[in-house]
Amino acid sequence: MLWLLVLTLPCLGGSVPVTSGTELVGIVGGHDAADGKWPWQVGLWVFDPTSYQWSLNCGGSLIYPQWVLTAAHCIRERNPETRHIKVQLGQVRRSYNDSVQVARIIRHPNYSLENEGPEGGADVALLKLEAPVQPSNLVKWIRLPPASSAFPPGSRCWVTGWGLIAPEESLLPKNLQEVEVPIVADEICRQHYGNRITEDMLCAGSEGRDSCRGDSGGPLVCKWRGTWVQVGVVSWGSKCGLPNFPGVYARVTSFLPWIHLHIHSSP
Ligand code: 4AZ
Repeated sequence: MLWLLVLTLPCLGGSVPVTSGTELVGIVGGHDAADGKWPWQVGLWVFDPTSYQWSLNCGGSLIYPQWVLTAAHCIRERNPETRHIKVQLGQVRRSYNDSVQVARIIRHPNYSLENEGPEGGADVALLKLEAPVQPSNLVKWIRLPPASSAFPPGSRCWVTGWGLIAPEESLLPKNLQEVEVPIVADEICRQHYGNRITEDMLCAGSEGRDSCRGDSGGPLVCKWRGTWVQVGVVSWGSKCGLPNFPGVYARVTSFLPWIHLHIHSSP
């Protein structure tokens, strides 16, 4: 019975925008995404062997027909089991039932399982799906950015996910949320976070516009010469939507060689 409660609890949060005074609403600051608008967005259902429950606790993105990019910190177990993760594709609503099986889990070797967690960097992981997916109106992969691409501060990018919309109230949305977030200059981000911001991270967001707990692993996408590319992976931050503390993302261009190594050599 308990698992039923946990699976339904998120639905009770509803998807009504929550306003707390000024503009602090949404993924934080966002709104419901339309069907098929972010067709690469996936939801990670993870089984917790301790509580014996499945929950949609992270996002991810389809980057090739059989590969999902997510955050390493979404894979909590030291020796993760593929049967403890399922991937929801092509849906803006939470739905465990038609999620698909994972065949391999590859956490970045430099991710710090013991100490720093996401703040130690290399917060990326790849999931190989059991079978390639057929592209459709609702399911498509996202392009990775060219190694030479750069997104100047102020670039308007988007982040999506099923994470907290009002951190203080622990509200979870039923529907996928989207919010536009500006890229923040590394120097500005370091002024507030200090040297915790390393080369393989990038910052995006502004007061009241941010990703939050539960959005981790999901994509930060920007338009590059007319097409969407995935620039970041939701990783960490100081609370959500605070002034001066933007969301911190794994910088996808830093991991292109590692991604290609696995995708092109995987059995
Ligand atoms: C988290 O706890 C988390 N505001 C994710 C993103 C952000 C903060 C926290 C960014 O997973």
